[in-house]
Amino acid sequence: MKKFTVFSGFLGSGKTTAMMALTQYYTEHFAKAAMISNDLGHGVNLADNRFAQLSGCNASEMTEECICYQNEALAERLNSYYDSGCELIMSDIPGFGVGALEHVYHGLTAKFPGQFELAPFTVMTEPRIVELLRGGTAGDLEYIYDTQLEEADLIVLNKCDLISDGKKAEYAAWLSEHYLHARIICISALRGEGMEELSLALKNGKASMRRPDIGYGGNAFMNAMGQMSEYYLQYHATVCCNDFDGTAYLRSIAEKVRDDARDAGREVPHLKLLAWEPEGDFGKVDLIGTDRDIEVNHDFARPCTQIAVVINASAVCPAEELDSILTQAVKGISNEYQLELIVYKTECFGMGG
Ligand SMILES: Nc1nc2c(ncn2[C@@H]2O[C@H](COP(=O)(O)OP(=O)(O)OP(=O)(O)O)[C@@H](O)[C@H]2O)c(=O)[nH]1
Ligand SMILES: [Mg+2]
Repeated sequence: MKKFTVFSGFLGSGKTTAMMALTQYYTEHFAKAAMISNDLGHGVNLADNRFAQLSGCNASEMTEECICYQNEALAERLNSYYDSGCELIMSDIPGFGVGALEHVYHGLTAKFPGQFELAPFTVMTEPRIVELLRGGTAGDLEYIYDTQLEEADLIVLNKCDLISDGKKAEYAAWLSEHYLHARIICISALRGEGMEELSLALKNGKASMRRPDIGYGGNAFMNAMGQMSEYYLQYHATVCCNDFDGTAYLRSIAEKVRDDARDAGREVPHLKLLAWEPEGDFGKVDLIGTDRDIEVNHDFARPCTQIAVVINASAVCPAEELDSILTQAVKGISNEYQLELIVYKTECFGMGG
């Protein structure tokens, strides 16, 4: 079997966490699986991909642009995974992206007819997004939240560990009433719950290949995309003292970004901070909104002396302002920790063009 599925869904909804859990679960229970992280930064080292690899997942990345516009490179990557014995491959798309149903599923089918078995087009969502959509309070980003779900054959309501069973049933019912073509599955990717149902839905299910009109490139699309900016930073840090706590350092940067963005009236749907040392010990910290607590997703086991750091952010903020908030936070906190930095790559751009 040569199954492929796209995982769409908004920033921070849990695509990477779910792909990591599913890659491992599927490999243990069904057949070898692999995951691809896709984002827009130029060059290598997405935080998502490094995190998945450091966690032991069969993972790789595709960068530069959405896989929507890389049908040939994607087909080549899929074939090399199938040649190595994989039977299920999943790739995400950038978290504010829409249109992958047309660009990836229909694109691959038109260019490589019969080569790939497309599993249901999968869209991750979470309780907070359902609440915003239900309440009509999603603002300018409503187009993205709603359109992503419109494209779904399979909607995965993630983070069910955060809500009661009653709420879970209520949200699932709301989703199935509003997105009539989609099947709904409830999971907690973080706890690994729901992986069997999700595995079977992808293994046995088929893409509908629907072509919903999503107004791609229209006013609502341009307005939503025009608000978003992306930030990518990679550096190496040398530590002065032998009690350096890498996780506390990442957390301090995340707190400063959160506070500065909130004071400026900006929103940061996802900031990822990952650091690792030469022997493979690592720390991972996430911020998924300026009204949220910082989430530590992996803790350094020991103090370290040399670290590589990757920071990726997606924000509802003009690019120059996001660049300045992030640059100041990294500089200021690194000074406090007396780190010496060698910066390899820094990039910040708005999605409005
Ligand atoms: N409570 C809870 N948190 C979760 C769950 N799944 C993911 N998270 C957390 O949500 C945050 C974002 O998860 P990711 O998997 O990185 O989200 P993503 O959709 O890949 O985000 P982008 O790459 O920015 O599009 C992380 O801090 C995760 O630990 C879950 O099932 N329950
Ligand atoms: Mg991700």
